[in-house]
Amino acid sequence: MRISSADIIVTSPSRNFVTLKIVTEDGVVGWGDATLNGRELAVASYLSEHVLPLLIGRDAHRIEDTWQFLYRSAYWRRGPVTMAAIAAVDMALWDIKGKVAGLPLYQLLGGASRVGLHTYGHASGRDLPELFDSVRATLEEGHRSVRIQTSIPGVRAVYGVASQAQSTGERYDYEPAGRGSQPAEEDWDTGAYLRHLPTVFEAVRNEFGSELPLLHDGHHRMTPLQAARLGRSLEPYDLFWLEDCTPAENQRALEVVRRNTITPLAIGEVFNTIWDFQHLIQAQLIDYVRAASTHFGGVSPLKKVMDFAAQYQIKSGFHGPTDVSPIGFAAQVHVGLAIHNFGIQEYMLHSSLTESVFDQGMTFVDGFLHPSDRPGLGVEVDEEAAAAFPYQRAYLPFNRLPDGTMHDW
Ligand code: EZ4
Ligand code: CO
Repeated sequence: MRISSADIIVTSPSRNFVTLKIVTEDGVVGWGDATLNGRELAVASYLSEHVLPLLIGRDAHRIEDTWQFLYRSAYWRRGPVTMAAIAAVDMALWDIKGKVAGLPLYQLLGGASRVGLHTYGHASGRDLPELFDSVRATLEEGHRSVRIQTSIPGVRAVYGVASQAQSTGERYDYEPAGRGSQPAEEDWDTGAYLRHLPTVFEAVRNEFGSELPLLHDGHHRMTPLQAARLGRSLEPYDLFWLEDCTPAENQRALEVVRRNTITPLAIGEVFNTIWDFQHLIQAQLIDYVRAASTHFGGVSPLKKVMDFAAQYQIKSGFHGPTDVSPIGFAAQVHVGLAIHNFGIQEYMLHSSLTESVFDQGMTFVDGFLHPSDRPGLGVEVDEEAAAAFPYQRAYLPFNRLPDGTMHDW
C-alpha cells in the first residue's frame, strides 16, 4: 500500500496547528499532528523540504521501519523540530493502518485496559474566591481531578492563571501563546512563590476536602533545593503530583528533590525521546511520564517509553494542552486506553473554532475520556474550514526576575 501524496496544512483556528496529511494510492487518508507551539513553521518546513519527498512511494504499512528511517537517516538525531516532524508521520501511518483494518488505534495497541481515561482539568485564580469558582467550574466540566495554579502577591502575570474569571462565561484558556510580533514579558519571584503556594493549597483543601486529587505545575522555575522545599511543604495537602519542578535539562536535579520529599513527581512535557527519560525511570526519580505524542516522535515511542516505565511502576500523565492538536491528543488517548500503566490524562478542551476544523469522535462522559471506535485515530480535518484561518505569528512568553535577570518560563 504505497503513499501517493503527503501535504502540510497550517491553520490557526484559535491557535496555530501544523497538520500532516498522507494519502495512499487507494485513497486512504492519514492525519498527523506536528504542532510545536511558537515554532510552528520550522516543523512545517522540516516536513515539506526534507521529509515529504521521502514518503512518496513508501509502503504505508511499514510504520516502525519508516520511523527508524527518518530518525537514523537524518544523522542529526532528536530535538523538538525533528521529533515533532517524525511524530506526525508516525501518527498518520497509524491512522491509515487503523482505517485499513477497520479498527480504532487502541485495538491495534492491544485493546482497552479500562473503560476510559481519568482526566484532570485546570483551575486558576487571581485570588482564593476566583480560584474556588474555577475549581467548581472544572468539576462541572466533568473532571475528577484538578490542577491548581494561582497568582502570587507582588508578581504581575503568572504562568497558568487565566487573565479573566472563568465565571464570566469566557472559555478558559490560560494558554498564553500570544499572537503578535513579540513575545509577552512576564515576571517571577521564586521566594514569594514558595511562601505563598502552601497557603493556597491549605485553603483549597479546607474548601474542597481531602479526597479531591490536586495537581500543580512548577513550570521549570526552581532549583533542586527550592523544589525539594516546595515538595515537602506541600506534603500535608497530599498532591497527586508536582510537575516540572526543575528545568528539564539536568535530570540529576531530580535526585535532590526525590531525596527530600515524598510528593509525587511528574516531568517530561519538553522531552523528545525515550533517552531523556532513561535515568529518571531507571533511578525511579519520577512517578509520571509527561511526554506528549506530538513532541515525542508519535504513538510508537510513547508506547515504548510506557512499557519501559511499567517495569518501575511509573505511570503515564501525558501532556494535553491546547497546543497539542485534536489529532495528537487523540493519538495519546488511544495509547492511554491501551496501556496497563495509565495514570491520568491532562485535558484542556479545544475551542469550538478549533473543533470546526478538527472533527473529533472522542467522548467525555462521567469523567471518562474515550477516543471513540472510529477506525484509526478518529479525527478528520475539514480542509476548507482550515483554509479560512491562516497562520498568525505567535510566541510563548518569557520571564524576568525582579532585578531584570532572564528566568525560565
Ligand atoms: O506551557 O503547552 O502542563 N502544561 C504546560 C503547558 C505548556 C504549553 C507550552 O506550549 O506546561 O501549558
Ligand atoms: Co506543564
